[in-house]
Amino acid sequence: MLFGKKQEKITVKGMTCSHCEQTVEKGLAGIEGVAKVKADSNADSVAVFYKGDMPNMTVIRQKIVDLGYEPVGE
Ligand SMILES: [Cu+2]
Repeated sequence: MLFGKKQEKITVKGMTCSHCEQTVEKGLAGIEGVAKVKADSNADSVAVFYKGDMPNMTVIRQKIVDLGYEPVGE
């Protein structure tokens, strides 16, 4: 099992291409507890994979905002 099955999906608006996906993936990669990030601009979705405890989603959402994109929902 590579990254386990634990993941949180966030709806993120504003990603339009693979470059945006990479920006989000790289930007979130360094956050504590994050094992892997998969962004999908077509689906407006960002999947955050983690191994142990769930990463701080408030920090992740704020980072997405800082990167210039718009997390939707709670
Ligand atoms: Cu783009």
